This record gives sequence, structure tokens and C-alpha cells, in this order.
Amino acid sequence: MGIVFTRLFSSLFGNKEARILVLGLDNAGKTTILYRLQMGEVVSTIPTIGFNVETVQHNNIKFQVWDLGGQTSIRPYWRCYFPNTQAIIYVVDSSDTDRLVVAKEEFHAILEEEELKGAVVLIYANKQDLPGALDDAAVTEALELHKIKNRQWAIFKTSAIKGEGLFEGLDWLSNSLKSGGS
Ligand SMILES: Nc1nc2c(ncn2[C@@H]2O[C@H](COP(=O)(O)OP(=O)(O)O)[C@@H](O)[C@H]2O)c(=O)[nH]1
Ligand SMILES: [Mg+2]
Repeated sequence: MGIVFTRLFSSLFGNKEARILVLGLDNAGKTTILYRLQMGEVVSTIPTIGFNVETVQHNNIKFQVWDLGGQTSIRPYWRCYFPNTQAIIYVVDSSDTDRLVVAKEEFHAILEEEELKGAVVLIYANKQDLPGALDDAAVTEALELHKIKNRQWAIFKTSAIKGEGLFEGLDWLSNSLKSGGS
């Protein structure tokens, strides 16, 4: 699968440093996705006051993952990771209907960040294999994706466990980054 990744992303940014943030509430499936994509070694660091960042570097592209939600005191430190971010992959546990409101609020707060205004957004409606998981239309509604203005976005149904939907999403992402001239 690393090969698929190279095909999609290798020529995209030239030599420019690029960042793709993989965000969502804890337990959404972010870490599982990172390993599923098999891009390289996942390095886990705790840079400041206790939020864990996982990084996979593939050539000049950094994928960086952390959990949203929880402590407001650490949020200002997130901004260290915002510059040069071309894309956000937002991961939702589609079966965790109790926390979709929180997932929505966290999502829109991230979209408000000045340094992320130019980033393309890919949403993974993850855990589709679980009974009771909301489909892409229902997750679109719950996250109020129609409120997204002035940026490209798309939602894909995924099962990180089964490895379904992930590359379809990345395919869309690389195409939209291409057309955006990033
Ligand atoms: N059934 C199912 N479980 C998943 C899926 N993706 C992740 N999980 C499980 O959900 C839990 C949290 O996943 P993890 O990747 O650690 O979430 P993170 O907190 O967002 O990094 C783990 O037990 C995973 O095995 C999925 O698509 N389907
Ligand atoms: Mg994790």
C-alpha cells in the first residue's frame, strides 16, 4: 500500500514541505488509519504539556495525528502544527452517535483556525463495519458539512479495520490538491 501512496502523493508538492493533519476525537480510528496506510514508521512524541502527536513522514510530506477534545489549556500548542498544512483528514466514529455533537463542534473550531483556512478537508465516516453506524449522508448532516464555505471537502465511508474506503478518500484528496494548485 505504500506504493499506492507514492503514486498519489509523490509528485504533488515538489520539494515543498507539506503537512496533512489527521484529526478527530479519541477512539475515532486515527491511529489505526495511520498504520493501515503503511507509509512508514510512526513516531510518537509528547512535545509540550501532554498531548501526544504521531508523525509519519513520507518524503517531504508529514502526516500528523492527535486527538481533539478535552483540555482547553493545551489547544494553543496545536497551532505549532498548523503552518504548511495542505489538508485535514477528519476522522469520525460513525457508530458513536452520542459524541457526534462534540465531533461537530471540534471540527468547526478547527476550520475556523486562520492558518488552516486554505486546507482541503477529507472526512472519513469511519467504523462502517459496526452495526448502527451512520452512513455518509447522516454523518454529513450531523457534522453540518453544508456549513463549510470556500474550501474543497468530501466525505467517504471507511472501515479502518477492514481497510475499506481509505484509498478512495486519498485519491480524491490528491486530485483536489492537484486542481487547487498546491
Ligand atoms: N470496528 C471497527 N473498529 C475500529 C475501526 N477503526 C478503528 N477501530 C477500533 O477503534 C479503537 C480506537 O482506534 P484508534 O485508531 O486507536 O483511535 P484514535 O484514538 O482515533 O487513534 C481501536 O480499538 C480500533 O481497533 C473500524 O473501522 N471499525
Ligand atoms: Mg490514536
